[in-house]
Amino acid sequence: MMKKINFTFVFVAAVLVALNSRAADIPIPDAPVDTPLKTVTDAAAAKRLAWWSEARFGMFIHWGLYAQDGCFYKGTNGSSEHMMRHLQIPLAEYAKVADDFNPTNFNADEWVGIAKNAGMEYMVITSKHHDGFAMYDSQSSDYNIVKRTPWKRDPIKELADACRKQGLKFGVYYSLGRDWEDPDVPTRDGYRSNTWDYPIETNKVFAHYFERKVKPQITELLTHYGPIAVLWFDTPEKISAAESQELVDLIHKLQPDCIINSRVGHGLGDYGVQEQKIPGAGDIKPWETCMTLNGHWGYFKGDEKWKPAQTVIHNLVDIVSKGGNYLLNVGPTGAGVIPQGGVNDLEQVGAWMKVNGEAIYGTTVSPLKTQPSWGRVTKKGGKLYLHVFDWPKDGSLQIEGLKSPIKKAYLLADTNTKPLPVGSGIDGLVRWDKPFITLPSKPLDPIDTVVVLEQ
Ligand code: H79
Repeated sequence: MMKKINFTFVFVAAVLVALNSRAADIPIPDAPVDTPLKTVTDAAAAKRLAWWSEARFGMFIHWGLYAQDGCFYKGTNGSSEHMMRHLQIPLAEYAKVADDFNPTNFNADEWVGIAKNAGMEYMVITSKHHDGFAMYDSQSSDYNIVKRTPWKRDPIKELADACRKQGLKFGVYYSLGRDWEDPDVPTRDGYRSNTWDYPIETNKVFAHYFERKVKPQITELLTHYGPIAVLWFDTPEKISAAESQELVDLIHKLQPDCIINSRVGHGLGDYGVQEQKIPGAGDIKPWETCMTLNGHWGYFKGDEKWKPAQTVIHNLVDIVSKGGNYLLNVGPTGAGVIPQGGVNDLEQVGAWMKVNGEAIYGTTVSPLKTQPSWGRVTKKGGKLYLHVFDWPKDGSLQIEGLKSPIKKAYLLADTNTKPLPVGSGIDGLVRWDKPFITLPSKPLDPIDTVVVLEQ
């Protein structure tokens, strides 16, 4: 609540306001990213990232043999997509899961439609996870979905085509430093490679695996499926700096527009990764949070703990207000279906995005900090988008850190209403001028109602 104005404080405040008259000058502290990047200032990287920075919201898909029985193996709980290692299943046994992998309900257009309807603008799917099994028609390794399953289809091809048709960018995940099929990936200090089939560590030469499997498979992915928008590497671990660089060069040679995440290793790549977490503050360096929609990446039987749509929307807004992208994961079943609980969630998120997408797409890191009393702020051009998660009971929305006058404010979802009344006052002792907006008594959307503020 505004307090009664004391003229001494008006004077102090006026001086402080004058000294800080530019609204958007607040420095944004760097948020931690899991690998510091070297290349983000590169002009070519900035050009590659242009669409991605606008898109803000993508679908991650973890799909592999582990999904066959929802991360269970012969009735035993395999914990996650790490099932093969968790249960130390011998390769020859694990490979037999493929004999029954027949996802006849798979429909690429449906998956892409679910993502598109949620307001997602890109998709990244596991082409090969830690188990080493290629989910596409690999020429360099027979350990793949086309050669080993009765289904014999190539979902990467079908999804790449469906994404092109429906206007989404298409990318692939590739597990780099873990591959439990290959005998040449060493294990050290929790690097979690295959020690049960291949116990003799001294026999393992990472460079052999890199030449025999990684480079050929990356080449295939970049030459057989049209434009690959993102190469999303995981677990760089044992790769050398020279090998990381070689991979980046190979990708740029084959597809100069392909974006690479920082898990290619050694500070290379175009953007940083946060896994299952959102940093506390914004970062102007490009970054992305990848997160599960329930508690697992791969389909896990019985996990119905879907994050409520409200959490997903608040996470998306929080991330975007801090300059990040949100790559939200679903794990389709062994039958080839995205679980219904996830679909329901994404439909609700999509409904919100249809009304409020303007306050997400193409926005940049907010010059204002998070607003602890009510929500988050995103920015595009001369507009600030105030995402009100907690509607103020007294109807007065106060904006912390704004140091220039508000010209106009209105509700994004309701263009017919008159502009909202705005004003400013002095609050307390050593105080800034605190602009405020008078809101209607009820939010348009209890999850997040967006107020547009023009400066
Ligand atoms: O692909 C997803 C994960 O499988 C992968 N990265 C994301 C994008 C990842 N690999 N390793 N880790 C994440 C971290 C390791 C987590 C573990 Fe566990 C904790 C492995 C063993 C204990 C979680 C719980 C996985 C298995 C049990």
